[in-house]
Amino acid sequence: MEEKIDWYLDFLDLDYKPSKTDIIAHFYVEPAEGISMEEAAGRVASESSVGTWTTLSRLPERINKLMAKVYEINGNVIKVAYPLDLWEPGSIPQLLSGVAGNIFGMKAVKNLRLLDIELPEEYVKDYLGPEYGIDGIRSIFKIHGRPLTATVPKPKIGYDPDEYAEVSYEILSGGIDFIKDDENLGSLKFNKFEDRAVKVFKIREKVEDETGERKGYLINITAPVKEMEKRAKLVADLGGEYVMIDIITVGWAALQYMREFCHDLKLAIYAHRAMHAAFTRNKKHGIRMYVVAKLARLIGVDNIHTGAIYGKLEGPAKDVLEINKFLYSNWYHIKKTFPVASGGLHPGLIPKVLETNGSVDLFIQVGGGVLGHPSGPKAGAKAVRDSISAYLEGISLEEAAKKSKELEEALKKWHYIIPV
Ligand code: CAP
Ligand code: MG
Repeated sequence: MEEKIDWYLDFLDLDYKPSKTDIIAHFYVEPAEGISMEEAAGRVASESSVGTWTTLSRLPERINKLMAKVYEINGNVIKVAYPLDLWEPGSIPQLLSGVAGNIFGMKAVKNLRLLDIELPEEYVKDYLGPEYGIDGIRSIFKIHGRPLTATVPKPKIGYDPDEYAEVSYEILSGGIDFIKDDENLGSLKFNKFEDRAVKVFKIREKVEDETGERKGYLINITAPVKEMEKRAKLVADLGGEYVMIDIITVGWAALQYMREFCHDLKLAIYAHRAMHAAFTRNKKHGIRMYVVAKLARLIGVDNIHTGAIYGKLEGPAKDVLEINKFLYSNWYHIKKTFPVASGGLHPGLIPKVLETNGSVDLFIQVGGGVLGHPSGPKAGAKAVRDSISAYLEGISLEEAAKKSKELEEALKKWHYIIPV
């Protein structure tokens, strides 16, 4: 008899009942030509846990207890159970190097997509989760019963700190709660981080004094890690409550590090997801945004962009709603994360977004839709707030526009268009 070359099928056990401490991954699998579903599934479980392409002449005894098992195949969707001992406590990079590592490049799969990871309490317990969560953020900023609003001063790059602060003053005075930096606004020749920070925090104090409302600044500290530390410290020294981090471009290890660092400084984290679509967009291959949001909440971001539903960027309503539902759900000791609806929004679309979302526990970010208002940013900010109020009072935007010149002008420019 010929010697067996590989042991992929040993990673299949369709009778297996997952234990309470297993980590379970759901994958969409399209086998390559000539490969059966069982063979492809076995390879996914093998390569993501303890296996290699061939049988081994020496195996430690504990290997049987460490092997992942495909325990369900349902059409193209499989479920794989991983024993807890495969995983280092509290390390997202190690988790992803397994369940989202080499397997995406295997020749035996034409397409492979990580749809979900179920994490047992025993694994979740080693993560902090968000510092404040939805309730904590609401009580810090004393905003209840309505969505929170943010505006990115557009153009995304171009202002110097004085101009940026000037525009921020108008936006905040017009009724927007937060100024938010854009994802690619770092520390630039004509707009240094430190300068901008000092000036915008001064402006927020001024507006708070004038309006009696709490205001915030979601300042982008994204940079190499040492620089992020410096920037976070400065934000804390200036009395800030939040830092914004581009969580995908800085990487998971950097995010985990900054989460601990921000915990010491009592800072909340606002997660921007720039670059996620490079691996979340293809419906057959890559990683679902749902998984990204789950891991980000686990590490501990207080906010994360999940899609505007009726905005300029790709993201089906069904997917956005599923993610938001998870962010609102109870999850052991982990606090709830605010979803952020952003990208191409303007006053004409806000009621639709809120109605579809079904919850006002949402940050609504409107950049171009405020800065593009014909009468300027302050009017743009007011139009956003008037649109939200109309929704909350149950009146149509046309009706509300009769009492709001700002809303009327916004509707005249943008109507109800969904930008492409
Ligand atoms: C929105 C935004 C955000 C996107 C990111 C932008 O600005 O600031 O980066 O929303 O996408 O630059 O496009 P506008 P997502 O309000 O002017 O569109 O939220 O899907 O991650
Ligand atoms: Mg942006």
